[in-house]
Amino acid sequence: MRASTGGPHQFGGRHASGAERLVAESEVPRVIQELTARAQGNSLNPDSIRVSLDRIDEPITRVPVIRLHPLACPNSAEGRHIAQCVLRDIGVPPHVIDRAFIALHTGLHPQGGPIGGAAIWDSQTGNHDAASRGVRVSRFDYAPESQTPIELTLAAAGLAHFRTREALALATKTVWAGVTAEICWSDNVDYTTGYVATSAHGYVRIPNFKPPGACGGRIFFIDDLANSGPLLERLQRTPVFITHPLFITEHGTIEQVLAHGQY
Ligand code: PML
Repeated sequence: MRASTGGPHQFGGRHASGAERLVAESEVPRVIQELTARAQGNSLNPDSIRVSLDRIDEPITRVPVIRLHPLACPNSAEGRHIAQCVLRDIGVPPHVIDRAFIALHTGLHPQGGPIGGAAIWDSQTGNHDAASRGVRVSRFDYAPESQTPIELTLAAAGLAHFRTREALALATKTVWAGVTAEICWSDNVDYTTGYVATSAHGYVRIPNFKPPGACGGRIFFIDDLANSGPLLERLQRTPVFITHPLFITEHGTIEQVLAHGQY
């Protein structure tokens, strides 16, 4: 599902919300209704909502959900410090990290504002195409038998929000596909929790991360921008079911995450 204001995305509409599901054929009517209701409930009041369906005939790859580290964070300055620690730990240079924060603040669209999808940046140089449409991670969901266990584990940790559940699934597919690191601020104005995800550290969840007035978005740092074709194919085309168990660290700090990583 993709929703926008001021017309459809491809005619310059402003991205309002989006979601992906991978479900049994019998679930399709219910899920279409659910996604349409979600789009209509968006505070931006979208005037264009697109729900598209693809039948998947190929086998579905199963990928274990990445570990979740819910850190405490009082404000966006501390959030930025946490994200910098993770990104530097995997070798993203400080000047690239600084540029990423500027771009997340103004929006990833070349004219400012949000793009529907993620921007792809070279992890060493920050080079990227100035594209008005980002890459949409598609064809993923929690495996049917893993949905309830993962929801219950999240709820027991006080993390029942659908944005957390969906972002964790997306980040799991993203790092599985070979993205070196993902950084995300929601493009929903009121949602200030964000995260950084890597295969080494898992999903580092950062409350109060997005500063007031920031636009938000997702940046995927990748190691070989010139040869990104297979990675983009995995992100967009390979169907993936994400499986439980979900491990959540309790009362962790960024120092512990850096020392122990995801496992
Ligand atoms: C989005 O709105 O798509 C991003 C959601 C980020 C979720 C962060 C979290 O709650 O863990």
